[in-house]
Amino acid sequence: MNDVNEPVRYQLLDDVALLIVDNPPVNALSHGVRRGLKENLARALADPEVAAVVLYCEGRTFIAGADISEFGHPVVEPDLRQLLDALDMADKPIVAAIHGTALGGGLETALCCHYRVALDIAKFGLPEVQLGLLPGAGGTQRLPRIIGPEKALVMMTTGVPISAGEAHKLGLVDQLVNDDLLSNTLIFIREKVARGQHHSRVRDKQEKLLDVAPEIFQQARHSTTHKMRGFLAPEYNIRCVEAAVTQSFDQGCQTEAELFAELMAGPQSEAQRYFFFAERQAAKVPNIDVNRSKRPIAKVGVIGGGLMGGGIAMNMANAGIPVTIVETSSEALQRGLNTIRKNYESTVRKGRISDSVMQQRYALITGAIDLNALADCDLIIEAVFENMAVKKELFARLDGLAKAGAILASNTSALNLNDIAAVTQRPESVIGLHFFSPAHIMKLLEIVRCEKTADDVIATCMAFSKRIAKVPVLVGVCPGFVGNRILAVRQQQAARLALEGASIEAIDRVLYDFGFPMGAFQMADLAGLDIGWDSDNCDPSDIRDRLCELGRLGQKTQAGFYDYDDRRRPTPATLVSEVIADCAVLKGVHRRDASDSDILDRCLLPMINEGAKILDEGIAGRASDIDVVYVYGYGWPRYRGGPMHYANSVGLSKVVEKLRKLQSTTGDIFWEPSPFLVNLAERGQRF
Ligand code: 3H9
Repeated sequence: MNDVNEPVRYQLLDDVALLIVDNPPVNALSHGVRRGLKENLARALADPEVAAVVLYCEGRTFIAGADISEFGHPVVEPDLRQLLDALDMADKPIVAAIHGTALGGGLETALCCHYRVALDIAKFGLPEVQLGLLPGAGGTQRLPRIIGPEKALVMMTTGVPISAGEAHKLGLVDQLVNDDLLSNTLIFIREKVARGQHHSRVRDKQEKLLDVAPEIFQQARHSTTHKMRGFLAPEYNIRCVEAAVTQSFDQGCQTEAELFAELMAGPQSEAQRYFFFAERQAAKVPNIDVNRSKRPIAKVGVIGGGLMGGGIAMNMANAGIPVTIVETSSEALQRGLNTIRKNYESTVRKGRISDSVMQQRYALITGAIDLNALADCDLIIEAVFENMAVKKELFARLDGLAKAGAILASNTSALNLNDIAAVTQRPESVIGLHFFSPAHIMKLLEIVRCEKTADDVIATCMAFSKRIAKVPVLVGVCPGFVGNRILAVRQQQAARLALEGASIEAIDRVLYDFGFPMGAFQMADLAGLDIGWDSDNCDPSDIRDRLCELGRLGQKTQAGFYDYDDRRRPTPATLVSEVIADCAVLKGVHRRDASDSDILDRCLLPMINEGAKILDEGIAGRASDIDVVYVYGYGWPRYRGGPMHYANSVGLSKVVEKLRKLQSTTGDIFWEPSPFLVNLAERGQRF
């Protein structure tokens, strides 16, 4: 029983039985843990010497939830509900000693104990919604009984954990301690036993469920409809809390079990669970240990104080890293610094950070108009406009002034980084760090490995991205890397569809309904139609060129594919329809209607096909990396997993069949399926 390799160990400390969970890395409730806890609990309850039980976890955290890797496979008993029933029915007092994060099934386990003692830096949450699920082991019924339905709704629909301090205020934690968790928990439970008091169970608490205002459910629905459009799980979580208020505990648990089973069997949760692991996988680089041989980064330089450079600098300051921005003139520098200050002020107004935090962050940002100010930086990120000659000249200068070992990074979104690295004497220290706009908000960081980038530089940048709260994906050099290369083919098809007669509103609506935050043309308007526009070489049959010539550059000129009002709301523009029709005539395109499903196929299939080519060329290491790029960088709905996961769910043979059909009806080589994709499909495999 007390084998050190067991995921749950039993230890008797006088009259208290300790159940010690030891299942690294996060003490998830895998089958061995459930079995070990159930057996050892029975042992403690059967022992007349035992007066109380302490549930304690080794390692970095309390139980962080059910074992997500077991989902989708048949459950091996005891299942979590059976274990929690046993805890709930125990006739001896049980206390959970909590450090780290008590999440999901971990918090549900703690809720089945009579008491919870926690370290003051612990966190508590029910993040199942982020996996497309709901807490399925009584959490939806127990949490509202302790902290009230309103707060439970927030925790369950956002999945965001609360601090131990807040949990204590809400009654979720009985005692907070700041060190020596186990000793303090033993003192706590022995006192309870000595007092001989009744040890109540959460399931019996009713007070917080009385007089609940029905509007709280409407409010919860209202706030999730916008923020989590298209996701099923928030609504299901809300229904469970409604059940907690309107049904008995046992009926509520039944409702919870039914809704949980429905979500678990559905495609959304499957995609979100897949994505959970995809994101973690992306942080790993085959053959490189990202935790070792890293270069220290204590100070960062950013060249360019525009929207991108400023956003990048904010990332550094937010992570407590001093950063120097270099601009070409004092005016440009001041403009950049002012924009950063305004961004911070707006964050303070929204209550996301305090004024003093803003001051601390802002103080970490310095400005200069001389590149030599970057001589002591460990990492220098260039964020000037996309022009190869300018970037090459800049990198040659940086090479001469940066200290030995400093990493030189470019934020280019498309240019050939090998050519840029080649102008330096340290190509091994050159890398791409492609941030996404707005850079202080978007989570994705494409880390572009050049031909000669050294492993320790890659390791440093992968680890550094975590420090600045970004999700890194390592990619190779090609035009547009992974994200923009795939986007280009979608945008190309969207424009083609418009030429052929589909309205831009219809194309955008179809993409929006699929789950993107905006359609292809709204996105182009947001980015600016003049990105990469060559005004000297305009093609009169090219829609974008024509709109740019008309000064319709997108949202910034309140006119692009759409007209925009002062609040950036788009309305269709007749002029644009005329321009498109004219371009179609000049190109000799036959105009016809396209159904919604045609539009969707023609926008998404090229993305999948391009993704397959990218994998074949080794530009991305894993299909799941492409999905991480798409969900975090381009608004692909997480509940559809990303383009490659989506292709798997449609079926690769179906994808190939559709591509071939488009190739034969249009006669366009564009639609030819990648041999890599065909090969997988023929072998019945998935990405
Ligand atoms: C649930 O509980 C359902 C119940 O209501 C009902 C059931 C009937 N399972 O994130 P990290 C792995 S649903 C399996 O890098 P951090 C992870 O893949 C669950 N594996 O560490 C990674 O593996 P690897 C509700 C898990 O320190 C390693 O642990 N709970 C699980 O940045 C380290 O993870 C959640 O949703 C798991 N539950 O963050 C919590 N969790 O090293 C999910 C982690 O091979 N977990 N792994 O790549 C988290 O939010 C974070 O992992 C945590 C630590 C905050 C705990």
